Amino acid sequence: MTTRSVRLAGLLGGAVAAGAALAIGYLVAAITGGPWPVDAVGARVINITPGPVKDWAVRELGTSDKTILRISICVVLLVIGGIAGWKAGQGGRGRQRIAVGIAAGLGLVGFAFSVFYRSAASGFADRLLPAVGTLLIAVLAMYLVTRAFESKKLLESPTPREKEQPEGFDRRRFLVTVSALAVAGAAGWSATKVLPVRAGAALRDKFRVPVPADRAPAVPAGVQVDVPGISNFVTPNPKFYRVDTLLEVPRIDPDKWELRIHGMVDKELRLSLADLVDRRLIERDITLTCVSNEVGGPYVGNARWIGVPIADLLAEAGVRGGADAVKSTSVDGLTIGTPLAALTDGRDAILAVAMNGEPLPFEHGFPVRMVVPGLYGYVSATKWLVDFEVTRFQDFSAYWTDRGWAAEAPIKTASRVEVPKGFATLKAGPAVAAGVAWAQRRGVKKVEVRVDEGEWQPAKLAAEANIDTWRQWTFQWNATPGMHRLTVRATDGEGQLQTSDLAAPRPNGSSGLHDVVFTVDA
Ligand SMILES: Nc1nc2c(c(=O)[nH]1)N[C@H]1C(S)=C(S)[C@@H](COP(=O)(O)O)O[C@H]1N2
Ligand SMILES: [Mo]
Repeated sequence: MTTRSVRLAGLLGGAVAAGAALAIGYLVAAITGGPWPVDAVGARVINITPGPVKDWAVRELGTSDKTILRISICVVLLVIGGIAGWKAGQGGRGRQRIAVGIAAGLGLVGFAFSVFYRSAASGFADRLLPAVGTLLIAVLAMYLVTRAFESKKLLESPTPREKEQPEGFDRRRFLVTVSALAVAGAAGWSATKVLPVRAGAALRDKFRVPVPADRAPAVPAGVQVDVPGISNFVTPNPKFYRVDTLLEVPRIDPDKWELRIHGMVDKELRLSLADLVDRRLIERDITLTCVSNEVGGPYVGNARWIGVPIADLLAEAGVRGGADAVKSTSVDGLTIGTPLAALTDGRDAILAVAMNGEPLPFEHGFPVRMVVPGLYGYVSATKWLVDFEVTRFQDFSAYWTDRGWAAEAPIKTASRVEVPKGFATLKAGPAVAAGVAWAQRRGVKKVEVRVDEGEWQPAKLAAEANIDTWRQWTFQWNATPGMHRLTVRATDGEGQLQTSDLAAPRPNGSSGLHDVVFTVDA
């Protein structure tokens, strides 16, 4: 072995030590429900990320932005671990101490972030255990790995022969330690793929979807057009878009969940999940939309929800004069501000407990979330809801509003071409285009389509379920060879035409007309 290969061994060993610590920390996090230190750091990164960068990440990376963030943090840690090991690989006890010190330093950073990680999901001890575990394993693993280099001779100016065969590198010990750590890390990581899923699923299974007193009206036949490639009228839960700030989805025990309704009310309410579903339940089809959806973008979905009307709860608590907002808080401390008027004007604003016949998926807010027709999610759709405070807009600012988004944001009328797809190739002759349009609270009354710079022509509307859901449309036309552009626009139930003015999602939702460009073959 050459000096160089011993150093490379150090690099590998350091990285494996860091990897084992991360993997075992991940396992401890899965068991305790506390944050993985990587996520505690990541949460802070998300919090301090400037708005435009965050918008870019949501737009370009979608839900995988979180995976990418996690991987990036891990890569940085593996590289630092590797550098520490490489240093130790130069031999000597002093360098070994430095390597172990670096591991301890990184572990302490993770610990510090975990201390300040906001989550009511687990107790203080559970919250810190993953960080403590990671720290201990990091120090121990780095120590064990670098012990192989401890007595390697330090030579000021080695002869070529000594360079070829550095003395004192305990190769056997190195191989055994590194393999053992790699196996332990892989085993810890794999265990999380089995363990928490089971524990988590059991939590969700504890909750039985209640039968609503007030069922959703039957969806008219014909809400769904028969065109391959169009969205389902009901978005299946696993396909429902997800937008939130969390790296690890909270898994709340429904038996421990409690909601506090307080603030400017006559009577404060504290409700368990059983108390909540004991009240009048309604079932409704409602389309959710995210404010960060670009024109033609994917952050929209339609589901059948069951929940308790928020107006009922507010009436029970007795809203005091002067209040104009509700500040709702999720289990991780994120806050959302909603106009009180939108919760009391007769629309079906609910605390939802079921989505498409199932308990809410963990990703979508189990056990309880808000759903308010007509408002973008970031001002209305609080997931993992735990606190509901009646207040005034002037007395607080919510998470997203602190980051440059508007405090109030009704959903803008929008329409989307789904068929044909952009850059598709079609055959000449009779063709069908199709898509969806939405204008929650107002409904969609008309959709028009234009081919290239031609006249606006009426599309055929599918049946309307209600004014709070999206509506499908189709358009028959004769495709002629060449490149074409198909543009769509909708008119809402109040006769208001969708604006063609371009607006970026920030601060209160994108606008402009969606089009697709494609080729028609002769
Ligand atoms: N706790 C919490 N609730 C949240 C968010 C969040 O980041 N945290 N994001 C909101 C946003 S921006 C939207 S668009 C909707 C998305 O809901 P979904 O992920 O179920 O589709 O949830 C809202 N509720
Ligand atoms: Mo959103």
